[in-house]
Amino acid sequence: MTAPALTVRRPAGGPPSLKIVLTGPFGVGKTTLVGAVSDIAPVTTEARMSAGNADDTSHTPAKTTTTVAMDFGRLDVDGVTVYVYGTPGQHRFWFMWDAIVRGAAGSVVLVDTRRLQDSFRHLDYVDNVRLPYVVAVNQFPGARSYPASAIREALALAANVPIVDIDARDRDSVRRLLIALIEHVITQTTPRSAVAQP
Ligand SMILES: Nc1nc2c(ncn2[C@@H]2O[C@H](COP(=O)(O)OP(=O)(O)OP(=O)(O)O)[C@@H](O)[C@H]2O)c(=O)[nH]1
Ligand SMILES: [Mg+2]
Repeated sequence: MTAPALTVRRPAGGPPSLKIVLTGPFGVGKTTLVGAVSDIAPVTTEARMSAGNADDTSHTPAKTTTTVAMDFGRLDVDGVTVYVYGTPGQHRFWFMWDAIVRGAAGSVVLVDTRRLQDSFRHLDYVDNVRLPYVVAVNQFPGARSYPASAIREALALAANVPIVDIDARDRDSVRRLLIALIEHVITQTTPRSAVAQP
């Protein structure tokens, strides 16, 4: 499978920019992550949930709203403007994914170790659209912590997919994650012949 060429756009007169997509199951912390890392007030599309119109909330009992279209944030990483688009988690809004993913250079798939199986659909999706991605493990209180090798095996991840432990509420933690993704995207999209030999 060939990864798409890295797209670092430079709008007329502006800094180079990169679009990345954040995906993962309902309530895994996507909106929280975008809010933690964005240099601007994030654009959110939250709507109140009521009994009967939400996916399983047993892992996030305090959650009262859900993303119905997308999240959007922007940050600067070493002079590159990074645009982060979060997908909606609930099944009934998945039709948004194709629109959100267009033009993206890479993706973060966010997982919760208490329900790894809920992320399979998201991993399949980024594989199918051939986006380079990293897996971010959002550590919730009471959730067991596993070594990366166990996560890799459980999710059947290829050996080159980075796995990063994060706290979606912590700006520095999320910035480290996004830098790991950008490095991975560069590695995946740079022809070997273009890498300088020592
Ligand atoms: N302890 C802990 N709680 C978190 C973390 N990230 C998110 N939360 C909480 O988990 C809940 C879910 O967060 P959201 O950011 O709304 O999840 P989401 O993935 O955007 O949800 P949908 O858009 O509805 O799919 C919120 O109550 C957050 O406060 C984390 O890293 N640690
Ligand atoms: Mg959300």
